[in-house]
Amino acid sequence: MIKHKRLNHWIQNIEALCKPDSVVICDGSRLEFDSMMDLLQDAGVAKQLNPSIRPNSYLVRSDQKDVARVESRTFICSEQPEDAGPTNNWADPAEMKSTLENLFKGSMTGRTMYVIPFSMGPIGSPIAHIGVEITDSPYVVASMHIMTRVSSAVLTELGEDGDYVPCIHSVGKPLDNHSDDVPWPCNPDNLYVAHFPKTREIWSFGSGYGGNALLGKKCFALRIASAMAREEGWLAEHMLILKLTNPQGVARYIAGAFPSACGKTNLAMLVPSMPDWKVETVGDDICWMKFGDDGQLYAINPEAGFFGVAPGTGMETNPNAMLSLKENCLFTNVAETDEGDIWWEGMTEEAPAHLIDWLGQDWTPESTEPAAHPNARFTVSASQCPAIAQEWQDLQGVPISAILFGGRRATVVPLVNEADSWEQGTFFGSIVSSEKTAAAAGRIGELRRDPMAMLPFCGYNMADYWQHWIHLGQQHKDQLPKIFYVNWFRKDAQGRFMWPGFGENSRVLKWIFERCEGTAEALSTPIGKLPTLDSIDFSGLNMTDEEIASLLRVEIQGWLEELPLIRDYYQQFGDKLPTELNHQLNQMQQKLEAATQSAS
Ligand code: SAT
Ligand code: MN
Repeated sequence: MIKHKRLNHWIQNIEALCKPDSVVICDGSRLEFDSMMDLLQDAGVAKQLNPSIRPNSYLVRSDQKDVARVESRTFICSEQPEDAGPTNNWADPAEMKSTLENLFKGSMTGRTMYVIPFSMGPIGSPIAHIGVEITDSPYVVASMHIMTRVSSAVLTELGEDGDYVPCIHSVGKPLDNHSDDVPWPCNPDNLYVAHFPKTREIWSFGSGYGGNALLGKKCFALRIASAMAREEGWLAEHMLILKLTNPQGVARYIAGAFPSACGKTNLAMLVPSMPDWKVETVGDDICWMKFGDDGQLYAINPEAGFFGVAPGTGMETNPNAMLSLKENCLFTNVAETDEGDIWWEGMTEEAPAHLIDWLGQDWTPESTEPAAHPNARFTVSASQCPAIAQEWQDLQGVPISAILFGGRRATVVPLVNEADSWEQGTFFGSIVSSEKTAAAAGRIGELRRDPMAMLPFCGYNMADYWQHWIHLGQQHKDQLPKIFYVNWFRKDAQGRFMWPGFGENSRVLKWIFERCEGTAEALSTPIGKLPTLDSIDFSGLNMTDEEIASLLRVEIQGWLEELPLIRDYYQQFGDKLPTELNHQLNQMQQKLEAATQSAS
């Protein structure tokens, strides 16, 4: 029984629109999960893995045309195009509503409509928010069980008039006759992932995969939440959260934004090479931060699980992720071994002699295509991670000492630098970029900017989002986290990585920690504060002084060449660009020019 009038009304309206055969209100129980997996096995889309190897785990193969988020079909339906800004696809909200209502009309015929009440964040946390997803996909129900907190306690928390974000999803394949069904129904030719920031609604049609369908994740926790955060004075960010403990037992919490393929999950679960330092995981993808009564910024991980890219994950690169995957997992589009277990590229050095690939075909190491889809995923509860921090579900969140921004830069950007101010840190976040083309030292490759790693995830104009960051900094001057720009991906003239990365990144985390404590040294430079050569512990890495110096050098010429590219990039935001960012840019240019003059 749902006591919430508005919610009841909405469920009835969607039922009348979509015309499902039946409606189920989900309770998040184990029984419910098992019944979803039974349905998926009966449909021939899920297969239970060998329980003596991987208990209570399943392999799912999606349709070949439904394998990833589709940014070209993702829309921000704000009142005006400039509210969505140049980096989003805008659509008129009324027009989009009418398109969607037509598509959803009768779209669940022959199917069950599931109503999933879920909490993003621990139920009862002042930083958490509630959503309700309506879906016709049992795969979405099972995945939401792992990725969010689904339970009737969410309905209790909502009470009779609590706020929730309505999320409507259909795979877009109505059935006149059950025998017509396919293992993975979808409708890729009519795909829409539409966000309505003003009314805080999400409508998604035609895909059953990942971020298109699990609407709590990127759609709610980033796009809609970023718009909510702007109105309410908080931050919804595409960031990991980690706990770093020094040998004396002092802990600090660090959040970090990195574009995809920069090792974010690996950093969140890092095994430090620094003796007696400890890294524990609070979150690997999304971070919601609100200012506490004491003025400090507190963060929660709004998710309850990891939806990680499987290929490239192995005991060498991320043992904590691998150890999380022992049981109770959903795997999507990975390969299957002859023993009834799973495999993907990078899981072991040598591939098994025979596999069934993600398409269900025989595969051998001679095959030219990968066995697992490059965007194959594991879905697992965060509580199974051996490195999970004990406070990861604390209602008040964890106090953030430092925020990291990083991209994948072969050139110019040093291993680490600390912003002189929150404003300069916001500037660093706004220019985060990765080289698209193979760049050699001394030449900047073609850059793909991914500001704050939010490019596809910001629910409003990116320039207004930067302005929001700047405003928060001005309002909360006293106890702001320090901001750092890191780059694990510098290359030398021969194109070799200059920094070993992975567990060795703990050396940089240690410097950051000590900067927060006020015990590590730094030099003031035109691009912020850089570590002195001996303030980072490089012992045992077999690096020459010259190599260390080039990782920590201010590339004056490189930066001077990059600043006009930043100016060009900023152009598209017109008047909305915060003056503070232009000011940061000009100031950096003046300092760099002064440095060339004093050097010559
Ligand atoms: O599919 S998700 O959006 O959840 C993950 C990703 O693409 O980053
Ligand atoms: Mn992500």
